[in-house]
Amino acid sequence: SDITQLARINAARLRPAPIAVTPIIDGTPSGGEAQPLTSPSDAAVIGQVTFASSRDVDTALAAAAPWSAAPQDRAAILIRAADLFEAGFGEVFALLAVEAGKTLADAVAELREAVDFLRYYAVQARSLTAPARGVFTCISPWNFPLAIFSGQIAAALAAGNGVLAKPAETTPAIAAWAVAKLHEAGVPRSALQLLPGLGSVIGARLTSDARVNGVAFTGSTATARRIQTAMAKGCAPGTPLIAETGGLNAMIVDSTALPEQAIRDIVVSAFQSAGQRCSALRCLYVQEDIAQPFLTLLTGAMDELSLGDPWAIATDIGPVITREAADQINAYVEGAAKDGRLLHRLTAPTTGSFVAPALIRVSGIGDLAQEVFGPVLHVATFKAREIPQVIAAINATGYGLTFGLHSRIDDRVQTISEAVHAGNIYANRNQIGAIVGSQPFGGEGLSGTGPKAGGPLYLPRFTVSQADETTSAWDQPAQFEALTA
Ligand code: UN1
Repeated sequence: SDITQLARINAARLRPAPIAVTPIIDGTPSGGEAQPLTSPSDAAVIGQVTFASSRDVDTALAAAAPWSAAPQDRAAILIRAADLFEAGFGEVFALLAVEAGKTLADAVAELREAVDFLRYYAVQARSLTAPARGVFTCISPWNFPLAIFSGQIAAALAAGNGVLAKPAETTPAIAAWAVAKLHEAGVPRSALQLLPGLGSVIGARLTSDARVNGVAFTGSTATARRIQTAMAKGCAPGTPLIAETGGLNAMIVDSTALPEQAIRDIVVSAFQSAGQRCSALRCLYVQEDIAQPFLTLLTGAMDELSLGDPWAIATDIGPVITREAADQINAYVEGAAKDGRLLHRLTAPTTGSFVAPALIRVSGIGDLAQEVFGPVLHVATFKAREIPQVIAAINATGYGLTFGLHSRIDDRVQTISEAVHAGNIYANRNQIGAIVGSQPFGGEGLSGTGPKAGGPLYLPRFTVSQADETTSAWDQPAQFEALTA
């Protein structure tokens, strides 16, 4: 029952496993100087991490080997790993809360997504005929430290590659947990190595070596550019880079929108996960005629949000990932306040790295120099006849990740959806929370290379023969759904 589950979650909270992360190379933990790992919730030291050295990278590159098991066997092992992930939910929630500041709701969704990725790619792998590329470097972000970390790895492994996994600097513990489960499920030690990296040195080595046959990366657009340069220098020509990068995501709400639904979807899209999703809503366009009552409803809804301990069931919004991130975002909001553009702001707890959700007035998305990766929503108004200019401004950012639209005029939904450049377009719903299998996730332009993660075309990129494979029976929703039912 729910109560039993909550009791187990609480038990995990009271007895968190001791956290000591090291590189895992060919199954062996590597030594070195340990550094403290701190929690964004209260700055407490929650464990120790030994980051990989250059020598660790040498050893890992020499030891890395493709996974030579038959596709059926790889699939069975990945599905076993999914089962182990699910069984470990208490540990997962505890780690995600203390290390990443994730609320319980976010942690549940994150575990679900990780498990879905494992099963989805496993099912696809069963009918895989194209050979693996060899060894993939997988570099993942801290905002989905389990789901994206596991998703990249699951795809690379399902296709039969070996993996050199570099988790984000701030979230190595949940990554180490996932690697331990994958090894326990039967992934060979040589096919999955963990290289927690501090700064950019380890990542640079792992993306510029001729023994690396592909790179999967999720993170900033700027880092993706650096990776591309590094790969061009060190990897064989044509080595694939699969990148998911930043966004400047907009939503248009016209005067026919259902206010209560639109407000709910805006609050979720802009503030859930403390706005730390690349899919999050950054710039809301509200039609001028309804703007005043609509913004009153919106600020009222914001006031209902509760910030605090990510473990508390009642908490909607936890901390942002680090003190530095909080300071930067808070300084940005202060700047808007000085300019008289701050429309509304909540108050945040003073311990831990919290940012109070804020609403900032802009004239349009062009005012946003770059993505503010936190709970900060910009608002602009438009007149009905200005819709073409609004669309042009959204497209002019060069990003193209998510886009939201609230309107009850079907023709308008159709026309605007076709005109906006974005990988994921959501009408009359929130614009975060892509779903493996049914709503694959990925952007265009500055937002990523494609193909979409959790979609039928993702796995073929990890093999040498994409063209043949994409035309065969790749997507097998029935099999996937049977597994996840
Ligand atoms: C990201 O924020 O890096 O649609 C990806 C979503 C997620 C993907 C976000 N599943 O919110």
